[in-house]
Amino acid sequence: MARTLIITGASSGIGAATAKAAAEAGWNVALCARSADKLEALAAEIGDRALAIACDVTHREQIADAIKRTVSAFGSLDAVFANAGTGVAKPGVEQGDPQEWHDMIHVNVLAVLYAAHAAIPHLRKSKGQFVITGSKAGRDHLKGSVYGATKWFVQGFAGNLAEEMREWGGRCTVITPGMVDTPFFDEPKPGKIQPEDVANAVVYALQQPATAAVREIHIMPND
Ligand code: NJP
Repeated sequence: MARTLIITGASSGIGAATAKAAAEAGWNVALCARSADKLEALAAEIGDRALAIACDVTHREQIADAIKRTVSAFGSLDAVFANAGTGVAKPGVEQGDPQEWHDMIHVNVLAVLYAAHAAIPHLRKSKGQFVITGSKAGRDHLKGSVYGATKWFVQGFAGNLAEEMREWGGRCTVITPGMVDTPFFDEPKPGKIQPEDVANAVVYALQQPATAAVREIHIMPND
């Protein structure tokens, strides 16, 4: 039976590329984001293996419901890609906007926890995997970056969750790219990492035998 992956932030960039790559590799994919129209278009492109579920990951009941719907549609949950994330328009601390920090922390930090909390009972049954999009910004110090600090949380949490999940044979992976050419930025970044490059890394982590827990994949642009 095909294994099933639920992806948050599947409507564009890294999440959309990973949906296509994972479906190509034989996974069923449940696609979550707020933009229902984009999810429907992507699901139509992928075909029967895909299920579009409009969902705001900052609403705990919506992500819990999306996970339930995924399990009912495909019969199991084998992996989660907690990838939805956002930045801020006003960088730095002194010039930063506390309301923007609040909203970003909700998506980048709390929503990852909500997804993990709702998914773990299912992943325990499948001895499954939880993959999170961290960042180079969560491994290095960047001047005044509150965004970077949310990814330091992700980096720390991924390791801690890996230790919790290994008790029952589960695995947790953090993917930490440098700059990726996605709609995260207003301008195209053609020389930087491509979303398909990150998708390849996620699929690699998901396809390893049970004896190999890929804890982190760090990818840098090569320009
Ligand atoms: O960006 P983008 P990426 N509920 O803007 C979704 C990290 N990263 O692919 O809801 C549900 O194309 C949003 O969907 P929608 C980054 O921090 C990036 O680059 O429809 N979904 C969209 O699908 C993030 O964690 C770079 O608007 C919500 C997706 O998130 C991840 O990569 C470098 C949501 C964002 O897609 C994917 O970002 C790096 C919500 N409340 C790490 N809010 C980079 N691009 O350079 C947002 O190291 N989304």
